[in-house]
Amino acid sequence: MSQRERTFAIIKPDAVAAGHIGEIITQMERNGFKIVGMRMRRITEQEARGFYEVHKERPFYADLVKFMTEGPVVVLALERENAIAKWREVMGATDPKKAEPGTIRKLFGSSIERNASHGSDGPATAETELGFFFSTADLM
Ligand code: 3AN
Repeated sequence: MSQRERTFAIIKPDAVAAGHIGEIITQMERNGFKIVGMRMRRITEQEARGFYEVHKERPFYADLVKFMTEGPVVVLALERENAIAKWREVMGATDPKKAEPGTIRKLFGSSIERNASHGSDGPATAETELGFFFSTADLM
């Protein structure tokens, strides 16, 4: 039996501005995720640069930092069995055009950059990203 696991998610500025917070949280709960941490906030430029450091040599890095800081986001800690892979499945492919029907990015994303949501890509990343936005005392 696979163990319960935690992952880190962001409802990105495009989805918050478009009024999709509720629908995305509904999808999380319908898919069996327990919300163990949640906060609405703005990400500073310094935080966005640090968060996306792995992409700093990529041509889209500056635009990505600008996008992620353009308005408030919702950061969440999610828990279920196999949470990391499952949340990536529910979000769909990075590029909304390639995402499966019914996925968050297909429903709410408008481009490969403005793709509505984020999810950690592995256990080490999940731990780092959760620690980036939550302290242990914040998580249920
Ligand atoms: P994912 O979020 O699916 O794990 P990553 O880690 O490759 O995808 O990319 C992180 C973020 O960078 C994406 N969510 C997206 O907003 C942005 N991004 C990725 N690839 C591109 C690209 N080719 N052009 C513009 N933005 C991109």
